[in-house]
Amino acid sequence: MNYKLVTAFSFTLIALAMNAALAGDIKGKVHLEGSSNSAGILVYIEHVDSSFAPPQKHAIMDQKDLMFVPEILPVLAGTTVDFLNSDDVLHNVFTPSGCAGRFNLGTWPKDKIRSHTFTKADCFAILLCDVHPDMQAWIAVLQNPYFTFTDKSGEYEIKNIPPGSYVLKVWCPFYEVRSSSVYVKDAGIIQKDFNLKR
Ligand SMILES: [Cu+2]
Repeated sequence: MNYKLVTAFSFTLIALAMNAALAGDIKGKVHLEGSSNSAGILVYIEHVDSSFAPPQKHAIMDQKDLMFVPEILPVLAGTTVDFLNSDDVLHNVFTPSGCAGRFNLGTWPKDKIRSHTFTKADCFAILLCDVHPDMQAWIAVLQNPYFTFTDKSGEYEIKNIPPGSYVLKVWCPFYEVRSSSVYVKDAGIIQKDFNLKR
C-alpha cells in the first residue's frame, strides 16, 4: 500500500472513531399515574437538526383478532405503512386526523393489503375501522429515528444521540403529553424520569 493511501485510510478510521464517540444516551423511567403497567409508552426526541431518509421497507399494521396490531406504530416521516387484514371478516381503515390527511382506505378481506405513506412529521394519527367501532390504533409519525418504547418496568433508553439540545417527549394514549428539555453531551448518559397524568 502506498503512503498516501495508508494516510487516507487512517484518517477515515479516526473520523469514524470520533463520530462513534460523539454521542450520548438518554434513559429513564416513565410512570403512569393510576396504572401498574408502564409498558409500551413512546419516548422520542421531537426534532433533530438533520434529515433522515425513510426506510424503503414498508412498516406493517395488521388487523388480527379484531384488533389493530401493534396498538402504536412509530414511523419516520415518509414511511409507507402496509395495512394488512389477517381476519376472516372484512376490515376498514380510516383516520379523522387532519395531519395524516383524513384518509379512508376502504374495506377489504383477509390477506389483502392497502398502503398509505405518512409524510407529515409530529403527527399522531388515530386509526379506526368503520366495521368494528371498538378497534383503534395510532401511527406516530416522527421526524427522526431517536425513539423507543418503555419496557414492562417503564424503563427506556435511547442510544447514540448526536450531541445537542433537544425536547424529549413522552406519549401514551389518553394521558397528557409530557416534554422535557435535554442537553445531550459528547458522551455519557442522561437520566430523565416522567410521571404521566391522565
Ligand atoms: Cu374491523
